[in-house]
Amino acid sequence: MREYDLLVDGETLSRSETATVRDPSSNQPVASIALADESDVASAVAAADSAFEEWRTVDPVTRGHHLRDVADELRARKTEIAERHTEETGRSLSDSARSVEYAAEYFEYYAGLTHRITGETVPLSHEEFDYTRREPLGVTGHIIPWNSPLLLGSRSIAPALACGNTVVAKPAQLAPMAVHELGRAASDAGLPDGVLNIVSGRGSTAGEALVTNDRISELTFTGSKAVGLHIRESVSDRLIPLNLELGGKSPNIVFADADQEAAAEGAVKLFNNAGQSCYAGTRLFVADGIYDEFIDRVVSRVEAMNVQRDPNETDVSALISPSAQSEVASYVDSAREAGGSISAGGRIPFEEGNFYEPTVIEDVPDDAAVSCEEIFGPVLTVYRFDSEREVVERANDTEYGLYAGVWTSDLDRANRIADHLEAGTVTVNNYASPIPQVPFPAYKQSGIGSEYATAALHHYTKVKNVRMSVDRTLR
Ligand code: TAP
Repeated sequence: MREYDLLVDGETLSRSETATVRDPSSNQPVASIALADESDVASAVAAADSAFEEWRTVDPVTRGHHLRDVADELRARKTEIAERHTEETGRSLSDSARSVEYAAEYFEYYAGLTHRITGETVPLSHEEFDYTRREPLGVTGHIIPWNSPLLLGSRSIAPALACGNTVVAKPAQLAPMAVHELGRAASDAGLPDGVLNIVSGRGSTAGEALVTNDRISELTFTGSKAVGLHIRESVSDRLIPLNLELGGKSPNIVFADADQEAAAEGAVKLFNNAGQSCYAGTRLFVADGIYDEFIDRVVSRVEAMNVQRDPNETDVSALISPSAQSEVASYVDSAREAGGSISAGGRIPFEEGNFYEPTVIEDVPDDAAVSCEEIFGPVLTVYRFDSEREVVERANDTEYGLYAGVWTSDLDRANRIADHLEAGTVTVNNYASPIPQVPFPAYKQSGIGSEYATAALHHYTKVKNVRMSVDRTLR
């Protein structure tokens, strides 16, 4: 069993209260994690607050060097961190190594932008000079989910630090190790004490303590809509910026003129990370004229997927917990009851671990639970459509609006559909994953705030306007 302590002000703090982290592939214990209580979180916020006084004054180029050093350290420890990531998420080592690389890329990307956090000058009368500057917010709180802990942690921690903020991060109890590894890597890379603090703990104690701490100047949360709404309520008496990323029910639309091979590959990307991904294309809409042929392509790919206990051998990894597994099983049962036909999968394949077969469901109504709710599992539901207007209406008929895919060889059509889809991102002929360089906005109930790209630099800073009288008369 590995042990992880809290990271507060550069010190590791062991705690008598601990939680056990289990490997989703076997449910065997792999680590013991210190649990922070309210006073630990208060200490971490206080440490971040004092570190902010210095960190905010570090010049942008030096801040960039620090972030680049963190990226280098993550890469130097790639194998070790990937092993921990695999043990806690059940994903393969190669997938985990990619996560470490993506995390390093976030730090590198924002390292390159520290000197681009600029203001503007505003032309006024001859007697006045007006300029704006972007200032850091202070201590930022980051509540991180378990589904891709290192990547999702890094995507908000890196820009927050780049802007001159300090960070208190609370990883999920189910998968806290990789975030702790990030904290260790950052300390060893020379990030000043107190700039990044890691307080693992329960959502109901450590999470609540972070959210309700009034020295927090910003809060970033990724997770369920229920907790996201609760957090918004909890901070409603304080005017602090919020980043809430709450999931999706994304449509993936295949027109008759699409490259069917590419679209079928795009459709089965849903099964990456066992469908535990907020932007996954969970609702597949297929044009009536190609429906049978296209579904055959998808089903044959899914049937070729092997589910095995070894995370490095399986094509579909384990779900994060036994309760996630039973939740997926009950969604599939509910689809059967709603008249759905299971074209592939639909079973728990074996007892050990939290695996569920990659599953394709046809003929479920648009208002069935599996069509409307985020399942967060390896379940693809498929629908037949006739016209552009019809498919856009049905694709938009969801409370979420995070991501969407369109497959067609007619770019006019792609633009028309993109224009009408209520989604923060529309991908065309490639269900591409989010990357640091492009924004990741959320529509409707998928969230608020701005992540990724330069939008994050705006989120993690506030504008100060300076307006001065000037005397331009030569003497
Ligand atoms: P949540 O309960 O929302 O957990 C996400 C994070 O919030 C965890 O770190 C959790 O801590 C923390 N948290 C829980 N209650 C909190 C509170 N009252 N105050 C502050 N922080 C709190 O998600 P989950 O239970 O892990 O997953 C449930 C569903 O959420 C999934 O099935 C899926 O639909 C959705 N989800 C979405 C995403 C994305 S990427 N949008 C990611 C994960 C989950 P703990 O360690 O105590 O859990």
